[in-house]
Amino acid sequence: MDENTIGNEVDIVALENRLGISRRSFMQFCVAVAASMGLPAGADAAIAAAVATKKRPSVIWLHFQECTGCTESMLRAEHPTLEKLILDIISLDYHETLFAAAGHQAEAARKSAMKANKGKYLLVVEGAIPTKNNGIYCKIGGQTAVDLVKECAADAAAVVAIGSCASWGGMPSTPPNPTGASSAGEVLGKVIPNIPGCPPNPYNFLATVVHFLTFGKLPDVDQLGRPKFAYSRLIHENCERRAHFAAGRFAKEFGDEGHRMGYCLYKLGCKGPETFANCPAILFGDVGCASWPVGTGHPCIGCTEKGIGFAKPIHALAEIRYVTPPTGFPHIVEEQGRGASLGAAALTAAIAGAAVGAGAMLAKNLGKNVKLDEGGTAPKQEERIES
Ligand code: FSX
Ligand code: SF4
Ligand code: F3S
Repeated sequence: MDENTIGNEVDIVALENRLGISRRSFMQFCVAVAASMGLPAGADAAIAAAVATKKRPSVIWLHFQECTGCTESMLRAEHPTLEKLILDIISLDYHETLFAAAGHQAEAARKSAMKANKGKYLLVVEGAIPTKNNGIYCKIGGQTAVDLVKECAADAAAVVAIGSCASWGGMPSTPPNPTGASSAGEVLGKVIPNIPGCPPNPYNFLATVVHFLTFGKLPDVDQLGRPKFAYSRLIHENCERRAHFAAGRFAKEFGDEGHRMGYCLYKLGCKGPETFANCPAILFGDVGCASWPVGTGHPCIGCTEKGIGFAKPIHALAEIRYVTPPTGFPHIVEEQGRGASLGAAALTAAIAGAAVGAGAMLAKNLGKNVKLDEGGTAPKQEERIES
């Protein structure tokens, strides 16, 4: 490949001008997207060629019962100007928040985009859909949300639900769910790709769209419609505080010593052990570290999981779905030399294929170390060293 071309076709200077980023940043982006989706070697080049050369897919974006946080999240990423990439990769032909047009003009734009791209456009649904009382709780241009989503889905190449509201009802469906807030999949009567999160991570949406653009189909999903590349691991598995959980060091109250020390938030109701999402791995906002709920000191509320986020009380303890060894062992107790040995034990067992043994090891140590903070405050440095 010529250094000024991608896939022998694209003028890299023109691409740099179009995207407003350097070739290096663009290729880093393609590699990162390919890696985050677990695609095989060479996929980054296919992605680069697709993004650089293919006609941008038309996107019709509907808003229903929600806070617009999904769109805000997508537009607030900083590096490498994610919103620029998203808006360049897709042709956003209808979006109520970002549209300058209003009223009949906006409705006309939606209808003409649907007609011009019949059978080819991507329909993105943001927000839950109220179904009680014939759907009267959300109307746009005189049509109920139920009618609109059905009309727009009929000629779409694919439908994607963005955010927890559209994926499973989210915050508007909080019991007793007065409006009958339902997911897009429920209203359409089929499993559709869902990108839950309140708000969802913009990279998960972007990677899904890039997959669609590159391969002409959406990525593999789990039984709940969530792309496997993003929602197949528990938060708890990749959490930066996991070593504290394993060692039995917990924050008991917001602002207590354990909280200030960055200990595990399980006893404050963190739902990481029963929530599937990649938040700790890809973070939010591109600031480099700790920019996700648990990283900032707030327990995960399980916003990606139906029946947990907005349903299970914040302070209720999470169900430990299964005990697996964490994937990383931060050096949190180097001065004591204990975290490393716990980690090493689990890691050694995992490498030997004895994950159950590692889990037992962690559980055993958890039991032992829970005693450390039974008094309600984090142990003093000397006590921790002694015990
Ligand atoms: Fe808000 Fe989106 Fe939450 Fe819902 O995100 S961030 S209430 S998931 O539909 O706008
Ligand atoms: Fe992290 Fe929460 Fe698990 Fe603790 S319980 S390790 S804070 S995900
Ligand atoms: Fe939501 Fe928990 Fe991630 S609250 S954003 S799933 S850390």
